[in-house]
Amino acid sequence: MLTPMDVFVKEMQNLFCPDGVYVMDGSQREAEKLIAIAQKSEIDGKVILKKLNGQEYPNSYYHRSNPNDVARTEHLTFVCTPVKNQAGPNNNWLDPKDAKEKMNNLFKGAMKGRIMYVIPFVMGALKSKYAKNCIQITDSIYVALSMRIMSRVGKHAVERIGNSSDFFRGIHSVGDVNPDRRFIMHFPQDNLVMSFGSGYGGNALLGKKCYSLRIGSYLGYQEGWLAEHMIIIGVEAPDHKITYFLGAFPSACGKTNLAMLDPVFKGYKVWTLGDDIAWINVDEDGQFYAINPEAGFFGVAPGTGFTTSPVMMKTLKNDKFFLTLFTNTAVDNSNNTPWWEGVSNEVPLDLTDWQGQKYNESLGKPAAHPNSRFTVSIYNCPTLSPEYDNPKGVPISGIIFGGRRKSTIPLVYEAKDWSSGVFTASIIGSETTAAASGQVGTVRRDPMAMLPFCGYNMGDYFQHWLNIGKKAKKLPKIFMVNWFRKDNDEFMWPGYRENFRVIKWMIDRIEGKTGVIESEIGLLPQESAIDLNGLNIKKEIMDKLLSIDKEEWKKEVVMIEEFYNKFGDKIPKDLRNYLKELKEKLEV
Ligand code: SAT
Ligand code: MN
Repeated sequence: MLTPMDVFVKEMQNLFCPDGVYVMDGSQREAEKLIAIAQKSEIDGKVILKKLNGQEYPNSYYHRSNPNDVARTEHLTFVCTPVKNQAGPNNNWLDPKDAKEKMNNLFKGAMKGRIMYVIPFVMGALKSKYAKNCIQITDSIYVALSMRIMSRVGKHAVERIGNSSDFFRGIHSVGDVNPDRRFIMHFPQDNLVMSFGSGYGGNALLGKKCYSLRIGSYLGYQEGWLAEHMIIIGVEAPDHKITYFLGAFPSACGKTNLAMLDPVFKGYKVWTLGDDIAWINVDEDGQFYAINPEAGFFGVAPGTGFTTSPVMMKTLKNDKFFLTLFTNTAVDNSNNTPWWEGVSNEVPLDLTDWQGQKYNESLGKPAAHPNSRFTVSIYNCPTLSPEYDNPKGVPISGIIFGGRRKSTIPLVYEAKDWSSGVFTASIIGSETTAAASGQVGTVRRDPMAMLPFCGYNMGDYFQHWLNIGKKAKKLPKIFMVNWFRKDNDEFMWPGYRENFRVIKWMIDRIEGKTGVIESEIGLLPQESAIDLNGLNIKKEIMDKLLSIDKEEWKKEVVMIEEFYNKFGDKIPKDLRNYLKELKEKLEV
């Protein structure tokens, strides 16, 4: 008797017409075999994987992608729901029938001359009731190997699926890597993603943003949980008590660094559980528990170095796992190591850039692509929490939201209750940096840092957040932070390791050890409540960092209202009321 998985694989074989089908078993031998094939095969005249210096970077391989295929392509990413407004103004939309027809035309015969890899995988620990079963089809050996790092691939997934038809279907072909024929289509109602024309991470490793966030958020909406773009950390105090936090930030706010923070205070330690995605459930005891569905880091290389990110550097140099990938970095030919801006101060003399050319610094371009990446197992991380594989997840006491704002948002404040916390999260904004498109310095709203990843109407998503709060008996505290406030164009707060001072205050709040000052927007730290011992910062600066400027907030609420209006009557009444009250308090 054929299982639903067998039927799916047969169907895919008939559609793609590959030369062969290979079902991944997850074994070490298989990894070796695939790595060997990738070292011998070429795409566009480039070998798929090249071995790097194993003394410097154990088990590491180098991959160069097509230069037109180096990042996620939001404008080619669609959420295909039966009714357009289910996807909401936060998503591109296509009718599911039309989208499937379009994709099936692209898929037809696309794997002639290629092998079709079948990747059975689990997102989450195998024993977790919160984990989910998945199958991805791909014709990219690079994608197949990457999935082995980022998720739990192999036989256990097949066993877990068994005779069930309840598994995520991810259908992927790199096609001819033509941007005109590149689409990433999500079908939340069918637990299905179809992706064509890209081999890049977020477009092609379908367990990541596509499933764990876009489809996951929709499943969470249906099933009563949350799929979030969040880090998970445990903060251990000198008395060994551990407080678990979630954290959501738009890009370029130091999210990964916070996931691996080395605290300024002796006796404290940050345990890493995840750097990108959290699935959050309300357990039987009425508390929030979070798991990281992923098993690896897909991180931006430039800017990663021993001074700014020592833990990530140690992760990359660890040899616990048998495979680490570097994509679109430069290569230092003197010792065959990957190189990127920020990993060392000096540019190596004999450097090949990310496009395979001899690097010429005088041209003023970076040697590594700004979005060059490493793909590395979470088991390599020296600060990995012993609770990482706990099937239940870890109990969450605080949720930290943040953005990059030169004004308006104080260093830290706490939301008064759950619904004002949801409001706070819904108004996250970040100033565009030079790297992002659009005008530098304008505020881009990114609620919960989920704008590109929410797989349904964001107004409904806000309501779902409010509802989850009603379901829980013991709610985490919600905090907003801003490490980036400026005075006369200079950062007021030192950032990096010093951010731990703010986290320590949050723990005091969670433990009821310190009071607060009420303000129009939320609860502010009392004077001297943030431990500044050993930090040279002027009192006037601290006062300013922790104050509310009414004039700035008057402008802010107008921008918030404009943003809300894009979602029309989908914005929950509670949030509209909260905004109205805030306007009254500010006398707008
Ligand atoms: O490329 S990914 O979507 O996996 C990572 C990112 O863009 O944040
Ligand atoms: Mn991310």
